[in-house]
Amino acid sequence: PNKIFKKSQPKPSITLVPSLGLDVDDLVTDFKRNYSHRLGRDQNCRSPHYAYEALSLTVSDRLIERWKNTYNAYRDQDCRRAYYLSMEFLMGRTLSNAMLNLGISDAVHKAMHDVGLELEELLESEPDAGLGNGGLGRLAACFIDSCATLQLPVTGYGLRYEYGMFTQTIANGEQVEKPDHWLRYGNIWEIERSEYAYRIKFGGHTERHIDENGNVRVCWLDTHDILAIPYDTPVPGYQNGTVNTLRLWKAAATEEFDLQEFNAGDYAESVAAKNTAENITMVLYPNDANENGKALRLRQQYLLASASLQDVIAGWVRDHGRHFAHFAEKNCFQLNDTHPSIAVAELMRLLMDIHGLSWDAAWKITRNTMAYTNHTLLPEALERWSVGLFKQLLPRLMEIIFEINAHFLAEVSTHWPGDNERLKRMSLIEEGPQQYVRMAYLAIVGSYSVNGVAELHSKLLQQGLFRDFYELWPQKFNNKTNGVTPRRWLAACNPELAELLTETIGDGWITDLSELQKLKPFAEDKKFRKRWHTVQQEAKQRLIDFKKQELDVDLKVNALFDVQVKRIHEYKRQLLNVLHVIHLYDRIKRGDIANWTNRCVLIGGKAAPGYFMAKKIIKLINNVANVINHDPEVGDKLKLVFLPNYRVSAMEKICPGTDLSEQISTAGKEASGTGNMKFMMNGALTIGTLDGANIEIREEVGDDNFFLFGLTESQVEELRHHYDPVSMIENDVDLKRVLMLLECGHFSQFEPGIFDAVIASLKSPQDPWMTVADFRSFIDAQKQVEKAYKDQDRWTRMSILNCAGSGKFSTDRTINEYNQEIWKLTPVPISHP
Ligand code: HBZ
Repeated sequence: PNKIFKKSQPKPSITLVPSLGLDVDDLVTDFKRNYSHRLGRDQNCRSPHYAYEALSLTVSDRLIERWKNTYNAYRDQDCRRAYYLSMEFLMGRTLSNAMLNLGISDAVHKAMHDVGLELEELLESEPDAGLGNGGLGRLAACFIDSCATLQLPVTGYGLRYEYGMFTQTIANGEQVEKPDHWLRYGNIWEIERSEYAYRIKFGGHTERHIDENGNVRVCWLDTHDILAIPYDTPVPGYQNGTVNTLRLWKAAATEEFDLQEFNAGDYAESVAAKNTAENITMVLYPNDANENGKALRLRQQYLLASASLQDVIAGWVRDHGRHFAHFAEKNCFQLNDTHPSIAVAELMRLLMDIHGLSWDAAWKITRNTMAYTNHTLLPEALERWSVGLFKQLLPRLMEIIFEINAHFLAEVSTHWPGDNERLKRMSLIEEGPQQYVRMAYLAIVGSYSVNGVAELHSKLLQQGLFRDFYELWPQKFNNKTNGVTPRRWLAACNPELAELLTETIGDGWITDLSELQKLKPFAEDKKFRKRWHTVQQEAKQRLIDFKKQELDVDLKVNALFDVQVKRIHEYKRQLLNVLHVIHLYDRIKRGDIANWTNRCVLIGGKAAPGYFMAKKIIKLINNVANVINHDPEVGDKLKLVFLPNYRVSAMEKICPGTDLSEQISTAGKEASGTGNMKFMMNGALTIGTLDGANIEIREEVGDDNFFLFGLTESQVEELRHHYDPVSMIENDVDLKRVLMLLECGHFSQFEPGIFDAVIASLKSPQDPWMTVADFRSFIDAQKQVEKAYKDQDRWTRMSILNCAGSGKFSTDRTINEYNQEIWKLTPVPISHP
């Protein structure tokens, strides 16, 4: 609460300065002032970083007034609001996106030219905000962009990790992780708001007291508290005056914490002990598909849930007093996977223990306020927390979860009397030598909506993983197919293609991507195809130039650029890609090169630091690349490159320069995929299995414009019973030769046996990813790719149709569906200059 401006006094007359101008001269003046006065630099400063900072300050100043207008409009209109709770927001860079959304990209370009600076160089000096692992975190970033563009009152809540996703370097072909201290030079985009800090409790025990009204009140006592301090980042909509908020929490020590330790007389140690509090938001866990079980991770999750809920409730009490009857009508929380799902129990605690509501009243509110999105079917990724750890760290929350479970199991028994097997299956507590809390079940029971992220994925949730719950509450379940924001992933990252699109069909596509349909007739226009092809080739050349410094390989634009960039995981089957590359190499070596299509295979992605097989796959890619790229007989026919340190800003350069997008996961395993959408939007063709959103991509673009291969999800499940990879290898001469090359050590000359585990997994009847089963079908589909690429005119036509068919995969469409079916918010127009 604001202590300077007392409520009783008239409001101080600190009015806003007049709107800051958006034209070139205004930008130049402010840039120079920021550079010389705020940052204290002059023309002798060699680092582009300070010019980047001065420009960012100049742009960010122009967001502030809109930001305040948006904040005030939401408060004054007392509108229903949504909150996106996510442990990850993989934002990437901010500056160029802010310029685009403010509509000042051209003016800034000109302004920097006028002061003699290269804008590209400044933009490159911004570090990525890598506060996420992959798809789930990037989806959150695309979502808040679309919410602001659709003028929806949505706030993102997350954690301000001091260290984001590690930086990947490659040494001797192996991944080496380096900490990513992205805040080292400060972050001009954030504003600290210490006035909205909250206390977060850990440890201690609970006691019951009778209050003045004779009701039992639970007190959680003797806790070790920390503070959650918010840092706000503006989230501008596309040229519409809306600037929403991303609020990230940082953990800090409380004041008593300082005092207690100080009184104990050990000054230095007391200051050092602050670390234990501040450690909580020190680092992002770099696991993208594995539950973790570490106490620190549970602390992170609780910090996010508790601080965010306390923040929303504080705003509610400020505007409505302590009356919660209408709370659920005005607020909803979207849980990005189970990571923040402890919010279900925390909202119960805050409503009952702090605000005195009864169990029933609190439960009714909670169940009408929470909504849960699932992002994976992989059993190893489903979060479970040991009951022992939970009790120790969050004793009050554990009690509440037990009570939720008791009420829930009573409901199940009424529905299926005497079905004890079902009770056991559905319980929030997994029994066994150790008890565990099943976080996904807590999220389902506490939510009014449960969704998957692509049609197939949502269907499999209902028929498989969450079947019992679907039978109990079918109306809760729904699908929301993912998307990506066309601002960052087309307008900003591929300005040349964007310009061609706008010239051809107008600029409506930027906020209504279905307008890309209008491109379809142009696929038949020879002149248009020629221009499209030129734009694509130029993008490939830029990708080559960009990579030239760090890679020692010579890539040629006329080759087919075949790209797979994503986290390294067995289910995504980078191995299948490598088997194909080895097969092509083998064909070259045996002279089977009639009608050859030159190809550059680019693979990039990070492996979780503790994921042995994923790291071996990286090593294999690099070893195979080393052999192929140095073989003069291979030459330009085939190149294999591992792209180190794949991240958001790298994808912005990669996707415009890609011909072929590899989406080759084992059917049924990739919940949706979103890289597939970025590639398609930029005119790449897809080679893919019937998995995740690939199915919907193929539906949109048509069978003829998609390279399909592989077993279906049901065929995969059927084959599991009698999978025999060894005889499949025996019966396929090409595959047999590929395995022979691997086994004889052709790619591990001085490192005998290093790929034994990889080879064994391919040959195992238990291989869950069934790489060998899809080999032949993949090779055949790749032959179709070559045939299509040979006919450049045909390829270009297909490329245009892929872009034209990508309209569905805008997060604007996804968010409209979330809003119409789950959030039910009314857009709030914001007046702007
Ligand atoms: O979420 C991904 C899915 O694998 C992908 O198919 C989907 O398109 C995307 C968006 O819905 N899942 C993740 O990215 N998951 C994680 O990054 C993750 C992070 C921390 C965890 C577990 C998973 O503890």
